[in-house]
Amino acid sequence: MPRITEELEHHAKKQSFRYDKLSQSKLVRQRGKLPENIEEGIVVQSIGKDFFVKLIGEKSREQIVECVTAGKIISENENSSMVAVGDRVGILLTKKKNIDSAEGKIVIVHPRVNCFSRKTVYQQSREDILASNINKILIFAATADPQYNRRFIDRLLLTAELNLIEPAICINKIDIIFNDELQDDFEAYVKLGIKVFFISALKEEGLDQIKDFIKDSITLLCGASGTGKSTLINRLSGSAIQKVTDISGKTSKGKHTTSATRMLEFEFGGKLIDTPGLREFALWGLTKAEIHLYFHEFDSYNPDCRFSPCTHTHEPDCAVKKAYEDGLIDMQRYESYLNIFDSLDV
Ligand SMILES: Nc1nc2c(ncn2[C@@H]2O[C@H](COP(=O)(O)OP(=O)(O)OP(=O)(O)O)[C@@H](O)[C@H]2O)c(=O)[nH]1
Ligand SMILES: [Mg+2]
Ligand SMILES: [Zn+2]
Repeated sequence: MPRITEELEHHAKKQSFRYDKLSQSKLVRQRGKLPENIEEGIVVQSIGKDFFVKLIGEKSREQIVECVTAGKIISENENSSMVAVGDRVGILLTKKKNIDSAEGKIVIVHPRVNCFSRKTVYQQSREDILASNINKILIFAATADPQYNRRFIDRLLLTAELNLIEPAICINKIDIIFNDELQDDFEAYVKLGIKVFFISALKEEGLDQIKDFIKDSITLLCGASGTGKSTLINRLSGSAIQKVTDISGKTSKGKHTTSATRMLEFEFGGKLIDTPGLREFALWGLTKAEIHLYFHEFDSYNPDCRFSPCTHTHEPDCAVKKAYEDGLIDMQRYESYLNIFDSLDV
Protein backbone atom coordinates (compact mmCIF):
# COMPACT_ATOMS: atom_id res chain seq x y z
CA MET A 1 0.00 0.00 0.00
CA PRO A 2 2.30 2.75 -1.18
CA ARG A 3 -0.04 5.59 -0.18
CA ILE A 4 -0.10 4.59 3.45
CA THR A 5 3.67 4.18 3.53
CA GLU A 6 4.30 7.60 2.02
CA GLU A 7 1.91 9.34 4.36
CA LEU A 8 3.37 7.66 7.41
CA GLU A 9 6.90 8.46 6.39
CA HIS A 10 6.00 12.05 5.81
CA HIS A 11 4.56 12.29 9.33
CA ALA A 12 7.48 10.47 10.89
CA LYS A 13 9.86 13.02 9.45
CA LYS A 14 8.05 15.96 10.97
CA GLN A 15 9.42 15.11 14.40
CA SER A 16 7.00 17.34 16.22
CA PHE A 17 4.46 15.76 18.49
CA ARG A 18 1.90 16.59 21.11
CA TYR A 19 2.41 15.93 24.76
CA ASP A 20 -0.71 14.44 26.25
CA LYS A 21 -0.85 12.65 29.56
CA LEU A 22 -3.49 9.97 29.55
CA SER A 23 -5.53 9.86 32.71
CA GLN A 24 -6.08 6.12 32.98
CA SER A 25 -2.71 4.99 31.80
CA LYS A 26 0.91 5.40 32.68
CA LEU A 27 1.66 5.77 29.04
CA VAL A 28 2.19 9.26 27.80
CA ARG A 29 2.35 10.73 24.38
CA GLN A 30 5.45 12.75 24.00
CA ARG A 31 6.59 15.61 21.89
CA GLY A 32 10.15 15.18 20.86
CA LYS A 33 12.85 13.88 18.64
CA LEU A 34 12.67 10.42 17.24
CA PRO A 35 15.08 8.04 18.94
CA GLU A 36 17.79 6.53 16.80
CA ASN A 37 18.10 2.86 15.77
CA ILE A 38 14.40 2.49 15.24
CA GLU A 39 13.04 -0.53 13.43
CA GLU A 40 9.80 -0.01 11.56
CA GLY A 41 7.01 -2.54 11.80
CA ILE A 42 3.32 -3.26 11.81
CA VAL A 43 1.39 -4.50 14.84
CA VAL A 44 0.00 -7.94 13.97
CA GLN A 45 -1.29 -9.02 17.34
CA SER A 46 -2.32 -7.49 20.61
CA ILE A 47 -3.18 -9.35 23.74
CA GLY A 48 -3.41 -7.34 26.92
CA LYS A 49 -0.21 -5.35 27.14
CA ASP A 50 1.73 -7.61 24.80
CA PHE A 51 2.10 -6.82 21.16
CA PHE A 52 3.66 -8.62 18.25
CA VAL A 53 5.23 -6.48 15.61
CA LYS A 54 6.22 -7.66 12.16
CA LEU A 55 9.30 -5.84 10.97
CA ILE A 56 8.98 -4.24 7.55
CA GLY A 57 12.24 -2.38 7.07
CA GLU A 58 14.29 -3.01 3.98
CA LYS A 59 16.78 -5.20 5.80
CA SER A 60 14.24 -7.12 7.86
CA ARG A 61 13.18 -10.62 7.02
CA GLU A 62 9.65 -9.93 8.24
CA GLN A 63 10.52 -11.26 11.68
CA ILE A 64 7.94 -11.03 14.41
CA VAL A 65 9.16 -9.27 17.52
CA GLU A 66 7.38 -9.50 20.84
CA CYS A 67 7.00 -6.01 22.22
CA VAL A 68 5.82 -4.04 25.17
CA THR A 69 5.05 -0.36 25.03
CA ALA A 70 7.59 2.16 26.16
CA GLY A 71 6.57 4.36 29.08
CA LYS A 72 6.54 7.29 26.74
CA ILE A 73 5.34 6.93 23.21
CA ILE A 74 5.55 9.42 20.41
CA SER A 75 2.16 9.60 18.75
CA GLU A 76 -0.13 12.09 17.09
CA ASN A 77 -3.21 9.94 17.57
CA GLU A 78 -5.13 11.81 20.21
CA ASN A 79 -7.61 10.54 22.76
CA SER A 80 -7.55 6.98 21.50
CA SER A 81 -6.09 3.55 22.14
CA MET A 82 -2.37 3.96 22.23
CA VAL A 83 -1.52 0.95 20.09
CA ALA A 84 -3.79 -1.19 17.92
CA VAL A 85 -3.42 -4.06 15.50
CA GLY A 86 -2.66 -2.62 12.09
CA ASP A 87 -0.68 0.32 13.46
CA ARG A 88 2.57 1.25 11.85
CA VAL A 89 5.05 1.55 14.71
CA GLY A 90 8.68 2.21 15.44
CA ILE A 91 10.33 -0.11 17.93
CA LEU A 92 13.63 -0.28 19.75
CA LEU A 93 15.06 -3.76 20.12
CA THR A 94 15.77 -4.44 23.75
CA LYS A 95 17.17 -7.97 23.80
CA LYS A 96 19.12 -8.87 20.77
CA LYS A 97 21.05 -12.10 21.08
CA ASN A 98 20.04 -12.64 17.50
CA ILE A 99 17.26 -10.97 15.57
CA ASP A 100 14.96 -13.99 15.66
CA SER A 101 14.78 -13.97 19.44
CA ALA A 102 14.76 -10.22 19.81
CA GLU A 103 12.28 -8.39 21.98
CA GLY A 104 11.29 -4.81 21.57
CA LYS A 105 9.71 -1.70 22.93
CA ILE A 106 7.19 0.31 20.93
CA VAL A 107 8.34 3.93 21.00
CA ILE A 108 6.43 5.50 18.11
CA VAL A 109 2.94 4.97 16.79
CA HIS A 110 2.61 6.56 13.38
CA PRO A 111 -0.55 8.43 12.42
CA ARG A 112 -3.34 6.16 11.30
CA VAL A 113 -4.85 6.37 7.86
CA ASN A 114 -8.11 5.13 9.34
CA CYS A 115 -9.37 2.90 12.08
CA PHE A 116 -12.43 1.05 13.27
CA SER A 117 -13.38 2.08 16.76
CA ARG A 118 -16.03 2.19 19.41
CA LYS A 119 -16.43 4.10 22.64
CA THR A 120 -14.65 2.47 25.56
CA VAL A 121 -16.88 0.41 27.76
CA TYR A 122 -15.29 1.40 31.05
CA GLN A 123 -14.39 5.01 30.40
CA GLN A 124 -16.31 7.86 28.98
CA SER A 125 -15.11 9.60 25.88
CA ARG A 126 -12.18 7.51 24.87
CA GLU A 127 -11.82 5.89 21.51
CA ASP A 128 -11.23 2.15 21.69
CA ILE A 129 -9.66 1.05 18.44
CA LEU A 130 -10.35 -2.47 17.26
CA ALA A 131 -7.90 -2.21 14.39
CA SER A 132 -6.32 0.43 12.20
CA ASN A 133 -5.25 0.93 8.59
CA ILE A 134 -7.87 -1.41 7.15
CA ASN A 135 -9.80 -1.44 3.85
CA LYS A 136 -12.79 -3.60 4.67
CA ILE A 137 -14.87 -5.04 7.46
CA LEU A 138 -16.73 -8.33 7.50
CA ILE A 139 -19.56 -7.92 9.99
CA PHE A 140 -20.03 -11.42 11.26
CA ALA A 141 -23.19 -12.91 12.77
CA ALA A 142 -25.02 -16.24 12.86
CA THR A 143 -28.48 -17.55 12.05
CA ALA A 144 -28.59 -19.10 15.53
CA ASP A 145 -26.40 -19.90 18.55
CA PRO A 146 -26.22 -16.91 18.95
CA GLN A 147 -28.89 -15.43 16.72
CA TYR A 148 -27.94 -12.23 14.90
CA ASN A 149 -28.98 -8.84 16.17
CA ARG A 150 -29.70 -6.34 13.41
CA ARG A 151 -29.22 -3.32 15.64
CA PHE A 152 -25.72 -4.45 16.39
CA ILE A 153 -25.07 -4.89 12.68
CA ASP A 154 -26.39 -1.38 11.99
CA ARG A 155 -24.00 0.15 14.51
CA LEU A 156 -21.06 -1.51 12.84
CA LEU A 157 -22.28 -0.35 9.43
CA LEU A 158 -22.40 3.26 10.59
CA THR A 159 -18.89 3.03 11.98
CA ALA A 160 -17.63 1.50 8.74
CA GLU A 161 -19.05 4.34 6.66
CA LEU A 162 -17.77 6.96 9.08
CA ASN A 163 -14.25 5.61 8.61
CA LEU A 164 -14.53 4.96 4.86
CA ILE A 165 -14.24 1.20 5.27
CA GLU A 166 -16.10 -1.05 2.82
CA PRO A 167 -18.47 -3.29 4.75
CA ALA A 168 -20.07 -6.65 4.05
CA ILE A 169 -22.39 -8.66 6.26
CA CYS A 170 -21.74 -12.35 6.73
CA ILE A 171 -24.40 -14.58 8.24
CA ASN A 172 -22.90 -17.89 9.31
CA LYS A 173 -24.44 -21.23 10.33
CA ILE A 174 -26.91 -21.61 7.48
CA ASP A 175 -26.69 -25.33 8.13
CA ILE A 176 -28.92 -24.62 11.16
CA ILE A 177 -31.43 -22.26 9.53
CA PHE A 178 -31.79 -21.14 5.95
CA ASN A 179 -35.14 -19.99 4.60
CA ASP A 180 -36.90 -17.10 2.86
CA GLU A 181 -37.61 -15.34 6.11
CA LEU A 182 -33.91 -15.17 6.86
CA GLN A 183 -33.08 -13.82 3.44
CA ASP A 184 -35.93 -11.30 3.58
CA ASP A 185 -34.57 -9.99 6.84
CA PHE A 186 -31.42 -8.87 5.04
CA GLU A 187 -33.11 -7.58 1.90
CA ALA A 188 -32.96 -4.03 3.26
CA TYR A 189 -29.15 -4.18 3.16
CA VAL A 190 -29.02 -5.69 -0.30
CA LYS A 191 -31.20 -2.78 -1.51
CA LEU A 192 -28.68 -0.38 -0.02
CA GLY A 193 -25.94 -2.00 -2.08
CA ILE A 194 -24.31 -3.74 0.87
CA LYS A 195 -23.00 -7.23 0.21
CA VAL A 196 -24.65 -9.93 2.30
CA PHE A 197 -23.14 -13.43 2.42
CA PHE A 198 -24.91 -16.47 3.80
CA ILE A 199 -22.44 -19.19 4.69
CA SER A 200 -21.70 -22.20 6.79
CA ALA A 201 -18.11 -22.07 7.92
CA LEU A 202 -18.43 -25.51 9.45
CA LYS A 203 -19.78 -27.15 6.27
CA GLU A 204 -17.62 -24.94 4.07
CA GLU A 205 -20.55 -23.53 2.14
CA GLY A 206 -20.29 -20.13 0.50
CA LEU A 207 -16.64 -19.57 1.33
CA ASP A 208 -15.66 -18.53 -2.20
CA GLN A 209 -17.61 -15.28 -1.94
CA ILE A 210 -15.73 -14.52 1.29
CA LYS A 211 -12.41 -15.19 -0.40
CA ASP A 212 -13.38 -12.84 -3.21
CA PHE A 213 -14.28 -10.14 -0.73
CA ILE A 214 -11.12 -10.33 1.37
CA LYS A 215 -8.67 -10.97 -1.45
CA ASP A 216 -5.92 -8.37 -1.70
CA SER A 217 -7.20 -6.29 1.17
CA ILE A 218 -6.91 -5.94 4.92
CA THR A 219 -10.26 -6.94 6.40
CA LEU A 220 -11.43 -6.69 9.97
CA LEU A 221 -13.55 -9.62 11.10
CA CYS A 222 -15.82 -8.80 13.98
CA GLY A 223 -19.03 -9.87 15.62
CA ALA A 224 -20.40 -11.50 18.73
CA SER A 225 -18.66 -14.37 20.46
CA GLY A 226 -19.50 -17.85 19.22
CA THR A 227 -20.64 -16.78 15.77
CA GLY A 228 -17.84 -18.77 14.13
CA LYS A 229 -15.14 -16.23 13.25
CA SER A 230 -12.23 -18.46 14.16
CA THR A 231 -13.90 -21.42 12.45
CA LEU A 232 -14.08 -19.37 9.26
CA ILE A 233 -10.40 -18.54 9.52
CA ASN A 234 -9.50 -22.19 9.98
CA ARG A 235 -11.59 -23.25 7.02
CA LEU A 236 -10.26 -20.49 4.78
CA SER A 237 -6.76 -21.57 5.61
CA GLY A 238 -7.46 -25.02 4.22
CA SER A 239 -8.76 -26.77 7.32
CA ALA A 240 -5.38 -27.22 8.99
CA ILE A 241 -4.72 -24.32 11.29
CA GLN A 242 -0.99 -24.34 10.62
CA LYS A 243 -1.72 -23.44 7.04
CA VAL A 244 -2.93 -20.10 8.26
CA THR A 245 0.16 -17.98 7.84
CA ASP A 246 -0.08 -16.94 11.41
CA ILE A 247 2.04 -13.86 11.26
CA SER A 248 2.10 -13.69 15.02
CA GLY A 249 3.70 -17.11 15.00
CA LYS A 250 5.95 -16.44 17.95
CA THR A 251 3.21 -16.70 20.52
CA SER A 252 2.47 -19.93 22.28
CA LYS A 253 -0.59 -18.56 24.00
CA GLY A 254 -2.95 -20.74 22.00
CA LYS A 255 -4.01 -20.95 18.40
CA HIS A 256 -7.66 -20.21 18.98
CA THR A 257 -7.31 -17.67 21.69
CA THR A 258 -10.26 -15.36 21.66
CA SER A 259 -8.63 -12.76 23.84
CA ALA A 260 -6.17 -11.65 21.19
CA THR A 261 -6.73 -9.49 18.17
CA ARG A 262 -4.64 -11.05 15.49
CA MET A 263 -3.89 -10.38 11.85
CA LEU A 264 -3.66 -13.49 9.68
CA GLU A 265 -2.39 -13.70 6.17
CA PHE A 266 -3.79 -16.11 3.61
CA GLU A 267 -2.02 -17.82 0.78
CA PHE A 268 -4.68 -16.70 -1.68
CA GLY A 269 -3.80 -13.09 -0.89
CA GLY A 270 -5.45 -10.97 1.74
CA LYS A 271 -5.30 -10.43 5.45
CA LEU A 272 -8.02 -10.96 7.99
CA ILE A 273 -7.97 -9.58 11.51
CA ASP A 274 -9.65 -11.94 13.96
CA THR A 275 -11.01 -10.21 17.03
CA PRO A 276 -12.36 -11.39 20.36
CA GLY A 277 -16.17 -11.57 20.36
CA LEU A 278 -17.77 -8.17 20.85
CA ARG A 279 -20.30 -7.81 23.61
CA GLU A 280 -21.14 -4.16 23.26
CA PHE A 281 -20.65 -1.60 20.61
CA ALA A 282 -21.12 2.02 21.66
CA LEU A 283 -20.66 4.45 18.80
CA TRP A 284 -17.66 6.72 18.72
CA GLY A 285 -17.38 9.94 16.75
CA LEU A 286 -21.02 10.40 15.75
CA THR A 287 -23.67 12.77 17.05
CA LYS A 288 -27.45 12.55 17.18
CA ALA A 289 -27.74 15.23 14.51
CA GLU A 290 -25.73 13.36 11.91
CA ILE A 291 -26.68 9.70 12.21
CA HIS A 292 -29.68 10.05 9.90
CA LEU A 293 -27.24 10.80 7.10
CA TYR A 294 -25.96 7.23 7.41
CA PHE A 295 -29.39 5.70 6.91
CA HIS A 296 -29.46 6.01 3.16
CA GLU A 297 -33.02 4.72 2.81
CA PHE A 298 -33.99 8.11 4.31
CA ASP A 299 -32.15 10.05 1.61
CA SER A 300 -34.98 10.49 -0.85
CA TYR A 301 -37.51 11.48 1.85
CA ASN A 302 -35.24 13.83 3.82
CA PRO A 303 -35.82 16.93 1.64
CA ASP A 304 -39.61 16.66 2.06
CA CYS A 305 -39.63 16.99 5.85
CA ARG A 306 -41.33 20.19 6.98
CA PHE A 307 -38.44 21.06 9.31
CA SER A 308 -34.84 21.24 8.33
CA PRO A 309 -32.92 19.89 10.05
CA CYS A 310 -35.36 17.21 11.11
CA THR A 311 -34.43 14.41 13.50
CA HIS A 312 -37.23 12.22 12.07
CA THR A 313 -38.30 11.31 15.57
CA HIS A 314 -41.15 13.59 16.70
CA GLU A 315 -41.44 16.49 14.24
CA PRO A 316 -44.79 17.09 12.50
CA ASP A 317 -44.94 16.42 8.77
CA CYS A 318 -41.79 14.33 8.81
CA ALA A 319 -41.49 12.64 5.42
CA VAL A 320 -39.17 9.93 6.74
CA LYS A 321 -41.56 8.93 9.49
CA LYS A 322 -44.42 8.93 7.02
CA ALA A 323 -42.46 6.70 4.65
CA TYR A 324 -41.84 4.34 7.55
CA GLU A 325 -45.55 4.33 8.45
CA ASP A 326 -46.44 3.65 4.82
CA GLY A 327 -44.10 0.65 4.82
CA LEU A 328 -41.63 2.27 2.42
CA ILE A 329 -38.74 2.14 4.87
CA ASP A 330 -37.70 -1.11 6.48
CA MET A 331 -39.24 -1.23 9.96
CA GLN A 332 -36.22 -2.57 11.76
CA ARG A 333 -33.87 -0.08 10.18
CA TYR A 334 -36.03 2.81 11.34
CA GLU A 335 -36.20 1.27 14.81
CA SER A 336 -32.42 0.91 14.77
CA TYR A 337 -32.19 4.57 13.93
CA LEU A 338 -34.36 5.50 16.92
CA ASN A 339 -32.38 3.16 19.14
CA ILE A 340 -29.07 4.70 18.13
CA PHE A 341 -30.51 8.21 18.36
CA ASP A 342 -31.60 7.56 21.96
CA SER A 343 -28.29 5.97 22.90
CA LEU A 344 -26.25 9.04 22.05
CA ASP A 345 -25.78 11.85 24.56
CA VAL A 346 -25.30 14.62 22.03
N1 LIG B 1 -23.65 -25.31 13.10
C1 LIG B 1 -22.60 -24.54 12.90
N2 LIG B 1 -21.74 -24.29 13.90
C2 LIG B 1 -20.68 -23.51 13.65
C3 LIG B 1 -20.44 -22.96 12.37
N3 LIG B 1 -19.32 -22.21 12.45
C4 LIG B 1 -18.89 -22.31 13.71
N4 LIG B 1 -19.68 -23.10 14.45
C5 LIG B 1 -19.53 -23.45 15.86
O1 LIG B 1 -19.72 -22.30 16.66
C6 LIG B 1 -18.87 -22.37 17.82
C7 LIG B 1 -18.08 -21.11 17.98
O2 LIG B 1 -17.18 -21.00 16.91
P1 LIG B 1 -15.89 -20.06 16.97
O3 LIG B 1 -15.27 -20.13 15.64
O4 LIG B 1 -15.05 -20.36 18.15
O5 LIG B 1 -16.58 -18.65 17.21
P2 LIG B 1 -15.89 -17.20 17.35
O6 LIG B 1 -16.76 -16.24 16.64
O7 LIG B 1 -14.48 -17.26 16.93
O8 LIG B 1 -16.01 -16.93 18.90
P3 LIG B 1 -15.08 -15.93 19.79
O9 LIG B 1 -13.66 -16.24 19.50
O10 LIG B 1 -15.48 -16.22 21.18
O11 LIG B 1 -15.45 -14.54 19.38
C8 LIG B 1 -18.04 -23.63 17.65
O12 LIG B 1 -18.63 -24.66 18.38
C9 LIG B 1 -18.12 -23.92 16.18
O13 LIG B 1 -17.98 -25.29 15.87
C10 LIG B 1 -21.36 -23.26 11.32
O14 LIG B 1 -21.24 -22.85 10.17
N5 LIG B 1 -22.43 -24.06 11.65
MG1 LIG C 1 -12.64 -16.70 17.88
ZN1 LIG D 1 -38.07 14.15 9.15
